[in-house]
Parts: sequence; structure tokens; C-alpha cells
Amino acid sequence: MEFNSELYFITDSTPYEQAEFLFRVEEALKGGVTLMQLREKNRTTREYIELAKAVHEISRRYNVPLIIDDRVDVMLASDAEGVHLGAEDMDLATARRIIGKDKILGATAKTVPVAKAAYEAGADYLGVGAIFPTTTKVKTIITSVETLNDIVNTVPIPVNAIGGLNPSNMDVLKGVNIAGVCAVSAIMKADSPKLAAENMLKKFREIKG
Ligand code: TZP
Ligand code: MG
Repeated sequence: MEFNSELYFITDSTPYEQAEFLFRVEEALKGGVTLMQLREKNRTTREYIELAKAVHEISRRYNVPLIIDDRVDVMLASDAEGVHLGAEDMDLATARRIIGKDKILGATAKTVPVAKAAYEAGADYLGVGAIFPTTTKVKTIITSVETLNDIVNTVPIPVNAIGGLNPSNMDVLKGVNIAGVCAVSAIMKADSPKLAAENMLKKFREIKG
């Protein structure tokens, strides 16, 4: 499936009531998010699927593909457009076999060998980071811009930078041929997720020249 990862918004519903969360998701979509991921770490399977269906109802109205973090079953159950898998999730080749060739398969990579292996196992895009320290709850390490650049120059699939990114620090990515940037807090926690998304996309397009 075709997708544009220029502005990849990753959600964090933890601080919000569901209505507020869904409102923020829709505002972000109005602001120009091109790809989004539902990322839930503390829900039951049933809750994760229900939330995925609710989010998918909104994202499809904006023609923005919805990626589900960690869980192939939740992706299939909500008919979302893709799934994002890391080192502790289902292996990519198995996931590809289950989801078929039309769904989007994303992977996390922090090193060149992992990036190469993910591409070879069938990943459609890579998320690389954290570029900056992040306040979002995540098990991660810092990935240098140099490693990001090496990964971009090694794999032929789109690569997105992630981790602590916002319009005021994205200049470090200038000259690196990334497909896009990912953001959780810069959009999710903004006073206006719509404005935050607009500013982030504008800044990304500026640094891409
Ligand atoms: N993977 C690496 S950093 C990160 C993930 C999921 C979190 C990014 O969140 P934020 O708030 O944009 O720093
Ligand atoms: Mg994961």
C-alpha cells in the first residue's frame, strides 16, 4: 500500500479521556499528519481493538493510513492499514506472511545491521531513533544522526527519524535523506495538535529543501 511518511504522528492516549484523545487525533489529522500510529502499551487486547476501530473511523476520513503498534492481531481486527514491530514483537517475516503484501509493515532499527535485516525480512519503512532524549515512555537508546544517515544510505525503503523531535531541533536532520519525521509529544501534548502538526510538516519540508 502507498503511504507518505513525511509527518508520522504516533499517539499516546495515557493522559486523556477517550473523547479528548479522539479530538486531539482528529485535530492532528486536520493539521496535515500524513501517517499515524496508534501506540498503546497498557490496554487489554479488547480495549486496544476497540480504540483502534474508533481511531480508524477518524483516520480513514482523512485518507491517512493507520498503523498499529506491536500487535498484528489488533491490526487485523481493526482492519488498520499496517503494523509497526520492534525487537520484542513478532518477527517481521512471520508478520509479513500473516498480514499479506498489501498491508504496511514498519520496523524499528537503531543500527545498520538491524536496518538491513528488517528490509530483507519485508519491512516497508523504518523508524530510527531516538535522535534526542524523549519524554515519551519508551525503552530506547540515542541513535546518532550519523547512524541515521548510514541507515538511509543502506536501505532502499523510507526511513523516518524519531525521538524528541520538534520544529526547533529538526535542523540537525538537514542533509539526511529521510522520508519523514515521527512525533509523539510535539503533537499529542501541544495546546493545539493541529497547529503543532502544521508547524512540524512545514519545518520538515523546509529542511528537505
Ligand atoms: N521510539 C523511539 S523514541 C520514541 C519511540 C516510540 C518516542 C518518541 O516520542 P517523542 O515524544 O516524539 O519524543
Ligand atoms: Mg513494539
